[in-house]
Amino acid sequence: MLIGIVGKPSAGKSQFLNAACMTSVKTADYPFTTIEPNLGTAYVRHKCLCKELNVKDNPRNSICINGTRLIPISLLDVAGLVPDAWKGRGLGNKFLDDLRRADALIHVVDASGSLDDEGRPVDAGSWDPVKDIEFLEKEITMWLLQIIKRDWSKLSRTAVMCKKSFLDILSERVAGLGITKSHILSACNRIRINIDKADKWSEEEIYRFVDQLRNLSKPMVLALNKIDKPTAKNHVDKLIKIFPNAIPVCALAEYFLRQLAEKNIIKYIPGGGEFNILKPEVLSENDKKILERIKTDILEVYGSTGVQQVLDKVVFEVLGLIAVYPVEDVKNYCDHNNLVLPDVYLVPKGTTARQLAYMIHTDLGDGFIYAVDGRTKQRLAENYELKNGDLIKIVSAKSLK
Ligand SMILES: Nc1nc2c(ncn2[C@@H]2O[C@H](COP(=O)(O)OP(=O)(O)OP(=O)(O)O)[C@@H](O)[C@H]2O)c(=O)[nH]1
Ligand SMILES: [Mg+2]
Repeated sequence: MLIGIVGKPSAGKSQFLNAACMTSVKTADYPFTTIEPNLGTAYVRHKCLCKELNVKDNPRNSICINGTRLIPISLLDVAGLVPDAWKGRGLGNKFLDDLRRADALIHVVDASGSLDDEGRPVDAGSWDPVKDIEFLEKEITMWLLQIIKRDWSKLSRTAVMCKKSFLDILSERVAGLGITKSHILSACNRIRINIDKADKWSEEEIYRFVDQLRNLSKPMVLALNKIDKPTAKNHVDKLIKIFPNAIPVCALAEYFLRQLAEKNIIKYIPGGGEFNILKPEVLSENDKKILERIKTDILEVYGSTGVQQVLDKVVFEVLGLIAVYPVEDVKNYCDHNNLVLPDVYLVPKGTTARQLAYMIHTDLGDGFIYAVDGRTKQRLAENYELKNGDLIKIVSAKSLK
């Protein structure tokens, strides 16, 4: 699972990565601080089954804190995007190429409206962040369009001449961009266009098709960053009306809170709406002032710093993934090493029991006989569609031991 962090220069992408992953990537208030992409590990939250089953778990591929399972995902912070990046402006296509493997995107927006479209400072509040959102989507669509159109007529001619389906030919061509056959079919459905007549599509139809492909293969969540700045509130209120799924964020505050929490100076759970000071004696006067501001200007106004909410939203709402817990022993909920609830898998809605078996190990999938519901102990067929929070045993002719 790879999520790309995108946005114009100085919007706070690297700060978001640092807050989400506790990395220490360089951040600065001049454009193009980041050139090479930075990778980090963040966590999404899922209600662990340990409380419900009343067991002490031994997580292996994830972490459990007081009944909340933290599941790792990868975040990629890339260079800033400026208008016409797809033509090579700024750092141009290099950064777009870094995003090829991304399953979804987080668009970090400067919601305080204090930077122009190239990340240069302007009068506080004077820049309309709506423009950033429109331009970024267009840039990514244009980048995809450029790649896809390069061979378009050749591909469609080959399809006609070789009597091969255009769908097959195109999906092979775009596999490296993280675009699947089902993305292509859904894009055609959405704009009611026939893939078999692709050789006759107009320029405008191709653009609309690619724009849908972007939307489906790189779905995006808006992180309205820098809500600690006084000019942000008006912009945020307006943006939320236009983009109801956008989330107000303060990456800087989240980073500050997590750093103090790591040192046990405060008690703070990422995503939470409050913190408690545990060691006031080690806090400087300035730290105390910052904490007070975070409390009054961010947590009490917006409910949280928003960083964790963005991550959970990308994974569980936008990508629509569910979390399932495979075990080998449904009596003790453990694997063959007696580890209780060792793993949790993030899988797309609609994943079947057999597909899960393949995700765990090819042998388990090949030898699949049936699955067992760990709660009811009932047998489940190979085409059983997994539900969020399922506890599953796979019975296979090929054992993994
Ligand atoms: N007030 C405030 N400043 C922030 C916040 N997030 C980031 N910044 C500041 O904004 C500036 C740019 O942050 P970066 O994280 O370097 O921005 P970027 O988007 O990675 O920029 P490039 O790598 O140049 O594209 C830095 O001075 C950060 O400290 C925030 O939530 N609030
Ligand atoms: Mg950066």
